[in-house]
Amino acid sequence: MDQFPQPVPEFAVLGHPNEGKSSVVSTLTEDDRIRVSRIPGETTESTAYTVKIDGKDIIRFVDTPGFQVPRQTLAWFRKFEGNPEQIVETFIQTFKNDPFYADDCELLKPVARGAGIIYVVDGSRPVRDDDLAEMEILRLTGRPRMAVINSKTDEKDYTADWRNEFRKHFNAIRLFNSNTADFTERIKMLESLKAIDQEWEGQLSDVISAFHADYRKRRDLACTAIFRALEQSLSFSLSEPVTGDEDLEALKERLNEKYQARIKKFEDDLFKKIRSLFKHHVFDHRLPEYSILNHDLFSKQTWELLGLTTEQLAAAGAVVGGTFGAIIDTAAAGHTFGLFTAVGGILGAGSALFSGKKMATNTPHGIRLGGDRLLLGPHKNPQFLYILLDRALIYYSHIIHRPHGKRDMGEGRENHLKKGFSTEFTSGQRTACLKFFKAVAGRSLIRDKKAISEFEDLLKELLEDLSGK
Ligand SMILES: Nc1nc2c(ncn2[C@@H]2O[C@H](COP(=O)(O)OP(=O)(O)OP(=O)(O)O)[C@@H](O)[C@H]2O)c(=O)[nH]1
Ligand SMILES: [Mg+2]
Repeated sequence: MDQFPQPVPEFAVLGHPNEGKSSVVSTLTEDDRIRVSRIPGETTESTAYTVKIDGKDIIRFVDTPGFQVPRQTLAWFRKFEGNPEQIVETFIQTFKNDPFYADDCELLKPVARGAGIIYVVDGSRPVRDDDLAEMEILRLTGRPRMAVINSKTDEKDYTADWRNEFRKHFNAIRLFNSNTADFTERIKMLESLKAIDQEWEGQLSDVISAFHADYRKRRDLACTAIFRALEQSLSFSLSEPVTGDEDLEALKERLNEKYQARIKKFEDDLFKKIRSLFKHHVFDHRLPEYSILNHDLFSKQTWELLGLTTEQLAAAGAVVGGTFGAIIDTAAAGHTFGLFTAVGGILGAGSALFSGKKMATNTPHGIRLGGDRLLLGPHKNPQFLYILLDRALIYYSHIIHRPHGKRDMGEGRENHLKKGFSTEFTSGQRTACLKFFKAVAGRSLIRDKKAISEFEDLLKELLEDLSGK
């Protein structure tokens, strides 16, 4: 760690207790470790949170305690007759050992060292005298300042009143909701900060470019991760020896469970990767009960919700219910007998395991027996790709739109999704999907590179659309 951190733009987030200051800092810095609480007085010390990109300090936001005695503090500020540039330092020096002013001294510390001011209010409550005193104190500091309206509820809206007051005291005003703001909103906030002091304009433009580049990088990494997970799941197969003594049904059951567990693990690992790319470290925000992703990957609801029509579901029959032979592609197992024969030939030379008779055996479920091994997968229903892809896109969208300062489950835009994205695909997009499916789930040893790169492009496009620009 640098002993002397580089000078980067620094902004202190100030306001009344419980207005959402810590939530705003948490969302702006994408740091879900910051303590947010419904009980006022949670933050007792000023703490700087630095946004780092590729290990480099980019910008700093300071979380602070709320004003405790704004009217008394204002009375002192009004009487101050010294050098106006020294007003904040002098206040802190005068009251640093006085418990009555402890919080007010603490919150002004970053301002004394030159931080710009972001004043946060809850626009769903009316303006009170204490607020006017706080605004006046901030005006008297002489520091560049922006007011932020972070409305905690939609029930009442006093934003017009707040704006009226803000015009007298601040260089810029912004609506910024710490519980809904996404990347685009964060960028808009940085753009507005440029306006409060020309001195920061150049530096903040660099910060914005760095934010954009970092976001693109994360999106590309997410794209690669999704691609790999799809490839892994679609090409996945497993097999187990069929011994004369074991009940075939039991073996099928076991293989089925193993298959599903592995596919779920691929998905789980992907989701973890996406979460970590977008810095959701502390809270594993499970999706609400009614969200599509809450259903098991292999459940009928999932397939229904993500867009299989009633006919398709009926045609797929037990497909999604988890019954063996239906959900897993085994019909194609015949093609791989060659491979297993070869392996068997090498391993158990001379054995007669792959007799033609055994190879031709068909079970009532359509499962072919390879004589000595039962093979599951790769999945042969292209719908499987759409299911996996939709779930990955829904999860990605959920995570990138989830602000770090939001701590309850509540409504999120992804919850309104009734269907998967793939139901809206154009025929061109569907063709790209099907070609990719064939390329990875098929048994051809030569991979169709064009199909793969076209699907990669499609995936990139989809993630770009979801992320916004
Ligand atoms: N619904 C909603 N709740 C919010 C929003 N912002 C903050 N809250 C909630 O309001 C409460 C206070 O938020 P904090 O961010 O801890 O407020 P603070 O200003 O840092 O509070 P102190 O540290 O106590 O001064 C928490 O329960 C937050 O979850 C918002 O935009 N919408
Ligand atoms: Mg706080």
